[in-house]
Amino acid sequence: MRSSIPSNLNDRQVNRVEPSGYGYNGVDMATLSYQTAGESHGPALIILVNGMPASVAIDYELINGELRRRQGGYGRGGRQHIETDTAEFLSGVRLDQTIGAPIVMRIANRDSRLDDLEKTPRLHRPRPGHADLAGSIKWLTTDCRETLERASARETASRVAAGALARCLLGAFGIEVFGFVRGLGTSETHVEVTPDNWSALVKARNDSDVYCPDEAASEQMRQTIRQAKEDGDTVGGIVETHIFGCPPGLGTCANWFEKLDSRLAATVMGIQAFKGVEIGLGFEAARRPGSQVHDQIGFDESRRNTASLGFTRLTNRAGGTEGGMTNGQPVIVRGAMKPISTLLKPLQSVDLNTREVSEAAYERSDVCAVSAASVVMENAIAFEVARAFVEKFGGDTMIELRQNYDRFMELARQLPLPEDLA
Ligand code: EPS
Repeated sequence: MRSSIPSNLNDRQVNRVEPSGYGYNGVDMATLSYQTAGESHGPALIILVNGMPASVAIDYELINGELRRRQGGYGRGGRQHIETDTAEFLSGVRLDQTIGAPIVMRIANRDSRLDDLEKTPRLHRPRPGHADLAGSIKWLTTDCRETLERASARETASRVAAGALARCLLGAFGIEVFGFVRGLGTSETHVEVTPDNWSALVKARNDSDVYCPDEAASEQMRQTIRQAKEDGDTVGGIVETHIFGCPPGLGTCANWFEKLDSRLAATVMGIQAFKGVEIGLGFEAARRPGSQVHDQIGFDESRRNTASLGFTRLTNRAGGTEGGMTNGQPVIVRGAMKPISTLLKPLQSVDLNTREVSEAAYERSDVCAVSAASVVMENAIAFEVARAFVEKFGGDTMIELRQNYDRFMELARQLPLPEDLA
C-alpha cells in the first residue's frame, strides 16, 4: 500500500519495476541475493549475501578450495603469486553455520596500492576491449584507472566465494556442480559429460592445468597459450558447467525475467569478458530440425526416487531447462570468454589527454584466464540455481527448506494427486 512507503522515497522509486526479483528500494527482501564491492588494488573485496536460510553448514574447504582454483590455470599473470585468496566471514555465521542474518565475506588484497600514484599510476591510453574508454567518458575523467580498478576480473573472486557458499546449501540436497574448459582458441575437447562419468572427470580436470578433463586437448590448449605468449597476444575460450540433481520446476514460465534460462544467461553475461552464452544445444538448435533437437521422454520406475522423478530423456539437448524451468535433467550452460584485452604487444589507442594516436597502455595481466573463468562461471551459476531453489522451497531455516523440498518431491512422485489434495 502506498501509505506504507516512507515519504523520503520519490515516485520513481515507489513505482519502480524490479524485473530481477529485487524488491523494496532495490534491496532484495525474500530471496537469496548477493552484491560485491571492492577494487582490484583496494584493501579488500567484500561480498554481502542476503536471504541465506539459517543452519547451512559452512564448508570452508570447499569455498577456499574454489578460490584457490580460480587463482590457478596455465597462462595466468603475476598477481596470483602475490595473493592467497581466502574468505573471511565477518557476519551471518556462528559456530560454522549460517544464522539467517546477512552474511559478509572479505577477501584481502595483498597487492593493495590504490592510493600510491607511483605504484598505481594514472593511465590515459585506454585498452581496446577493456572498460577503460567507455568508463572514463562515463565518469568524466581521463584517468582510466578509476574504471579499470572495479572492472577488473579480480572481482570474480567475490562471485566464486558467493557461489561456493551457495553450494554448501545445494550440496545438502544432492545438487552438484561441475565446470571445465571446453575450448581454448581453436582447440577443444569433445568429451561427453554424463551423470555417470562426471565424478571421474573431476579428477581428470583437476589433473589438468588448463582445467580440461581431456589430456590430449589440454596439451593443445597449453600450446595455444604458449604461442599467444610468444606473440605478445592473448587467447579466449569456451567454458561449460553441468549441474546435477536439480529437481524439476526451478524457475518458471510465468514471466520472462523469472525464467531460469534468462537468469542463467544474465549470470554468465555478467562475468567479465564473457560475450556469449548457450544452454544445451544453444545456437546449434537453430540449425537442426525439431526431430533432432527435442529430447524424447520416457519413464524408468527404478529412478522414481531420484531428482528426475523417474522421467528419462533419450538425449539432453535442451540442457535441462524447458519453458524457463528445470526439467529434472542435468542443466548444461556454456559461456564464451573473449581474449583478455591487455596485450603485451599493444593495439592502437588514443591518449585521452592529447587525443593523439598511441599504443594502448600495458598493465600486468594474464595471457589466458579461461581456466579461471570456468571456476567463476561454475560458481556464479551455482548461486543462481540456489536462488531459484530457495525461491521455490522457501523458509527461514534449512529445516523448513528440507520439509518443503521433501513434501514437493513426494507429491510430484505421486502425480496424479489423490482427490483430497488436488
Ligand atoms: C585478476 C587480477 C588482476 C589481473 C586480471 C585478473 O590483477 P592485476 O591487475 O593486479 O594484475 O591479473 O584482471 C584482468 C584480466 C583484467 O582485465 O582486469 C584476478 O585476480 O583474477
